[in-house]
Amino acid sequence: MRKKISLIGAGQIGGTLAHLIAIKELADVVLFDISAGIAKGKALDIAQSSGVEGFDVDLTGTDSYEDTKNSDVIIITAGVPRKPGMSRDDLLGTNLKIIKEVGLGIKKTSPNAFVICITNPLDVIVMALQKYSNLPTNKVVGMAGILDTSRFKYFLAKELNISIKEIDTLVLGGHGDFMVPMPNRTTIGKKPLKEFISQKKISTENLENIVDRTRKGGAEIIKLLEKGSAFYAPASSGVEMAESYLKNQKKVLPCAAFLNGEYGVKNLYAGVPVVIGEKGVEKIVELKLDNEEKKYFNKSIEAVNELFNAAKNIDPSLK
Ligand code: A3D
Repeated sequence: MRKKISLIGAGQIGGTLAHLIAIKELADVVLFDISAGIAKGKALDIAQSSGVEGFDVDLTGTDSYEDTKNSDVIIITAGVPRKPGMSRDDLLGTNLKIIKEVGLGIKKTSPNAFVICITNPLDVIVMALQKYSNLPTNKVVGMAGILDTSRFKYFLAKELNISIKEIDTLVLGGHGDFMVPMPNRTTIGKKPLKEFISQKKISTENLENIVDRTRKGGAEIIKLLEKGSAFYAPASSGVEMAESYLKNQKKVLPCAAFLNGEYGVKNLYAGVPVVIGEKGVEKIVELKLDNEEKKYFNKSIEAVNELFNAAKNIDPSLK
């Protein structure tokens, strides 16, 4: 039997996810949205591309959680995106309410699913989602690090005029202005980035600009689009996580995962490398951070903690 992926939220990211999942024939897709017409319309439109693309999966649209029953994977994008000038944190009040509804909906219908949250502000929303749904922490995870890492890789590839496939790096911490790109852990064609700096192939100033552009990668796109936020790269990133789970690939991917003492953090979701396989988050990979990395990582954790406290003030049931 084919696997089943339900997409909660059939907006920009939801629609793109559905199309990618169908083209990769990863699973049958149920698009769920409070606006049933959008979910049904996108499902039908994408299904009608199967004659050209040649994929064999079913796509349906719905506004009933019953239709998402027994999903293997659920990817959540329900919520509002940022408008120009807004920070991710400005979305907290609205998206928290939406995520409560979603958490309670999936708790009843898909208690065994692997759940990937994309709704912002990411780390706090995924933490709230785990609490509302009461699903095990290894089965509830947030997408952000893969996207942030891919942005960092893209900017480095363009600067150094080299294939993006040659770049290995990662971005840690919360998905906010204090995220932590890791130049000291970056290799290009297996050589440390440091060598490229000493050979003057990239200046320290340009590297700093790239780090800054990565941190502000989402805002740059929002400004250009004027309406809505990034959706192609976020959808690709979500699909990579779903695929690693469904195919038991055990890839090491930077994701927002529940920390229970790892990296010196307890009871909080934040971006760290994890192994995703058939059991969900199978392992948290602990890197030994240097002093500078630790400083930035802790600053980022502080920001997530602060925002989670704000969430608890909005909904005391999260305490
Ligand atoms: P958008 O195109 O507005 O789609 C959101 C969809 O959610 C809409 O179709 C709404 O009708 C639907 N919705 C609203 N309330 C509910 C509900 N209660 N139940 C089900 N569906 C509902 O937004 P988008 O797809 O561009 O973005 C979705 C979310 O992802 C936003 O919160 C963004 O900020 C976030 N996002 C996160 C990243 C990360 O890297 C973490 C990147 C880009 C966007």
